[in-house]
Amino acid sequence: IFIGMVAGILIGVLLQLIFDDSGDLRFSIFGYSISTYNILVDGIFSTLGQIFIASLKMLVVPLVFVSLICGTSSLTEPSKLGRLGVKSIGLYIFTTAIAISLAISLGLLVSPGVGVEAPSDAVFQAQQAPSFGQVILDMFPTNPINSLAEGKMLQIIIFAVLLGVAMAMCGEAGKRIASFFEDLNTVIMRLVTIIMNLAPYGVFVLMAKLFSSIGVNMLENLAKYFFLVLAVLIIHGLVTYSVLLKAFTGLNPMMLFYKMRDAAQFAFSTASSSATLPVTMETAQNKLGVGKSVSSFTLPLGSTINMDGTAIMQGVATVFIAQVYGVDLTVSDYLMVVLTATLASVGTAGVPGVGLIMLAMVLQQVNLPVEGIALIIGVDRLLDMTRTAVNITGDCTVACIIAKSENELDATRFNNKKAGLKEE
Ligand code: DAS
Repeated sequence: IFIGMVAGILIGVLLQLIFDDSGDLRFSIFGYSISTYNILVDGIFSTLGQIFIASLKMLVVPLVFVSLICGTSSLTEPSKLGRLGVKSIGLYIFTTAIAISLAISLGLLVSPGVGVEAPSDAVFQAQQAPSFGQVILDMFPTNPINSLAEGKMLQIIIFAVLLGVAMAMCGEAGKRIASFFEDLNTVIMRLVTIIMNLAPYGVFVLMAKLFSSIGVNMLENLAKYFFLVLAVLIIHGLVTYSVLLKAFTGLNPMMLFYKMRDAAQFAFSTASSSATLPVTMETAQNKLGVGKSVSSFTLPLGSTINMDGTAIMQGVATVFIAQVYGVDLTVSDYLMVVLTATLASVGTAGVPGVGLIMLAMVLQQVNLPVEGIALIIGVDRLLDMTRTAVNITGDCTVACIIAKSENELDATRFNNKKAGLKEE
């Protein structure tokens, strides 16, 4: 994907050098000034770029609907729903809300998207976003099929959670449907992988189109965006989790990070919380001393619904895209972003690149152009790897806090540097 981005930028800049603003060659060849610019850029690159963005948007509804049903239908067996479920979901949403608020406030402080002219083809007119109160009312679908058809994500999320809960309460009948959705989820995850395999080509055409029409100083803004996301991920990963762990358990956060290093490296290299789950579970149980009953419940749940790193990218990206397109978001818009990104991270299964697909949903919710994803997709891979490591660190932090509250944390094992390194 990175190579696709660099090649796209180079081609885009080259096109700027060859063609003038009216799309004609800056020099004539044998008296001909062929303006193939429009055919090449507005024709081929733009069309292919829109196809790639459309394929990302295509996945949002099925991905959220199915992965949420799978998450809630497995979660809410009566034996599990109790204290653990409430504590886990409460803490997961709490840490994600902190993450996205941190991201938006630092995003507004640094303003990475200010100072660059908007891409020429989209001087974007934001429609008036609904008030926050109206949004809460709109969250409840009157016709769920219509919600699915129109991609009304908050209604889809509410409907999926209610359906999942109902399924879990229907015994065998519920289990049969749940297993259907588990299989459907597997197929949709495969579809996500297929689409993400197209990413290098999609990024190439998007970058070529983008950099043939905007100034190269966009690279400076892109760098500001990239390093800002990285900084917020590091702050949240090291500071927020340290404060929460210390406050709720009194344990030494440095020991947590020391023991998380293998799982974090695995998450970084795979960019997939789901693929890292076995390593995360082994780390929590054997190295951090989290009791099995807690870790086997909170970690699979966390790998699906707790994605602080992803919410951080979505917060900064929303601020960045709004600034580049010159859209002034109001406070209630940002509240919407916090709500949507928190819910979006709930509905995001842990596979590479899925946070970007959910970003499309967040942008739609605040009437921002989804095409803005083209601005950041080129640098997303490295950020995806980093935020996946933050995602699983958040899962383990919450697992330790809950285990402590349930007296299921073996503090001796947690403090023993050698614990879990070899079978005692
Ligand atoms: N790669 C996702 C994960 O596995 C996160 C993301 O795409 O943002 O956690």
